Amino acid sequence: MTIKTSYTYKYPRPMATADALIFREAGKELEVLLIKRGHFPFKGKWALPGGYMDMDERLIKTAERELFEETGVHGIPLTFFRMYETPGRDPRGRTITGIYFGVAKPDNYELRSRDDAADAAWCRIDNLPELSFDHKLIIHDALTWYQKKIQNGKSIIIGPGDALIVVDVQNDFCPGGALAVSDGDKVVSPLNTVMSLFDNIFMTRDWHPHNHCSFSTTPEYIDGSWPFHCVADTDGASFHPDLIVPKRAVISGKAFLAEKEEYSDFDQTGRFRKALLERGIDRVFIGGLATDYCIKFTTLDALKEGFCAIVLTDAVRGVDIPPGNAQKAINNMLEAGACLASTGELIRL
Ligand code: VGL
Ligand code: ZN
Repeated sequence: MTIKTSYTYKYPRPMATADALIFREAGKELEVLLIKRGHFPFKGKWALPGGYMDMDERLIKTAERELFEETGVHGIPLTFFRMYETPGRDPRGRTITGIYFGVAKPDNYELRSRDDAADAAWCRIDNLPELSFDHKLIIHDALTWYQKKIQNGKSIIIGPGDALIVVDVQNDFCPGGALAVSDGDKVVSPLNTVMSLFDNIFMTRDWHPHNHCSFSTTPEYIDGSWPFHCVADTDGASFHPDLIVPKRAVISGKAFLAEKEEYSDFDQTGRFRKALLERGIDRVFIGGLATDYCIKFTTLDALKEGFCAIVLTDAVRGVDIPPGNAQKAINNMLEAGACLASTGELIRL
């Protein structure tokens, strides 16, 4: 996207930033992730990791990006908390900031301060250093809310800007099917459980012609060499009989041209991307089959298109040939900026 602008206005305009507010439970203590500012204003003082929004960036991605740049922490699903916009809160000029909140897991603990930050540290909430901007107020507000709302480890709050993508939960990918993924049917129950949390649900089906280019009579069960599977309008291509298909779900087929393989819902036409943007979606939660093919490519494309992508680890299974291939796919997704979460962490307030 190119946004044409002169960058000079006849009169001043407000600016936008995002900050990441990351809690961690350390025994009985609650801690928050802070950085020591390396530049004006408040140089040398502590603050939440954060910074300016790029011109073509979703605000949640600003929070994710600044968190990583300033602390090295990544892979934590962030949820919007609220905006702060009191005039005078930023000495650089009128600035509105979006606060995005998340809870760290042990593998997010290691810090590496870089970029605009001189240092990064976990700080006890009952013993905070002097803070920049209105960050003391923000932490206080968020703490009150966190203690009221966040229980039983359910810290990922689903809202109208979220979409659930249910990928290829079809008979042929489940036990007894033509291209059975081991325990493929186990994704049905966690997916059914979280569907009620989402206003926006997209369900995809592998939807091949009988002469699809990936079909082989001597299949190797790797990319490009599959047994005949998911032929359009057959039993094998139907959704698993226990999968809930809500009325509001948008169902689409893919890889329906004989000469073309498609492992991702984001096709060249940009239809899927457009559907998400039209609904104001900035996070996609992805579950279904198979981890090392359609889940992987859908996740990587979602990230490329500027969305936050959260893979639901208990609601995916892989072909996993050779063994380890599914884990390799998870690692690829993490490196590209995906988050992992279990369906049990999701809640709607
Ligand atoms: C898929 C292999 C072949 C998938 C589709 O949905 O992950 N895998 N076709
Ligand atoms: Zn296929």
